[in-house]
Amino acid sequence: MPIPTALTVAGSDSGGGAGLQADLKTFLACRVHGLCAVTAVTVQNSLGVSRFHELPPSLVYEQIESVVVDIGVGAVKTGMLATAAVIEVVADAFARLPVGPVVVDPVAASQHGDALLRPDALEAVRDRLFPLATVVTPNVSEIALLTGIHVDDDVSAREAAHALHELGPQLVVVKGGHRDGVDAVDLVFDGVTFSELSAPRSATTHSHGSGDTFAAATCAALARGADPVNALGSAKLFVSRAIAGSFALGAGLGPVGHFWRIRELTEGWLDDATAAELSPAGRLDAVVEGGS
Ligand code: PXL
Repeated sequence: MPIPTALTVAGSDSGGGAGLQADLKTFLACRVHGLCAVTAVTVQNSLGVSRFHELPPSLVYEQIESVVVDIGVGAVKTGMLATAAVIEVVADAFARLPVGPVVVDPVAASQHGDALLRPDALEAVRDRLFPLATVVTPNVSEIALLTGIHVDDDVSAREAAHALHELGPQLVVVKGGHRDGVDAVDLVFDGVTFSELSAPRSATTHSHGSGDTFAAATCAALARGADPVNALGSAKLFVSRAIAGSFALGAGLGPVGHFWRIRELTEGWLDDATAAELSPAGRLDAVVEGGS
């Protein structure tokens, strides 16, 4: 059986914690081969994004086409798309090419509040991308931008889920990570039924890349053949473990960690001597436990 593949269409984070770097780490940890179409390059560190530059739309389209026609794509996710022109070609590519299930994470800003999407591109997200999506995973800030609804309780969360579902995706996730509460609860809506994904909230500020990791883990599970609801369940577990394994980096917000899953997957594979040879400065578990 060939290895499953997943494609991320996303921006680069020079700090390595979010964007396509988070996606590719997640794909690896979820045992799929990661492909990437770069949309934009951000200049950023743990303190924020100081600048970004988007790639020419034709270059984005051709990256997608190139990997689809040769390697094959089991599932795709979008992250930072930056401009309406990039969104247009991404939507064209998804409509014309066999990309499998589509996870749209409608990234609009970084956790510091730095814009990652030009304001005039919101319409393209709503009109071109959402109708093609299997799953959309907005947070409360993105929901406010897309629908005008400010989610702060269960009633407004359900109202937002309806409004987002009307834009065309099969499944909507109203992420609760930025709301209050002991647990981080996400609301899932398929147009008829509501369900919840819940995990204990970790007391850490180092959650850079958590949204990307959640959407990428969903995409990886879809690429491995899971149905969308099960894919979301496994992704919730994955991201909550990644947040629990986050760590400080630089002077600002540190990234979520993917080491725990690599350790779990590789445990018992190597004898102690080979493990020491491969990692002379210390075993992987020391890195994992050195976390937040
Ligand atoms: O986490 C959202 C995100 C996505 N893509 C890129 C980012 C960020 C957040 O900073 O930098 C490139």
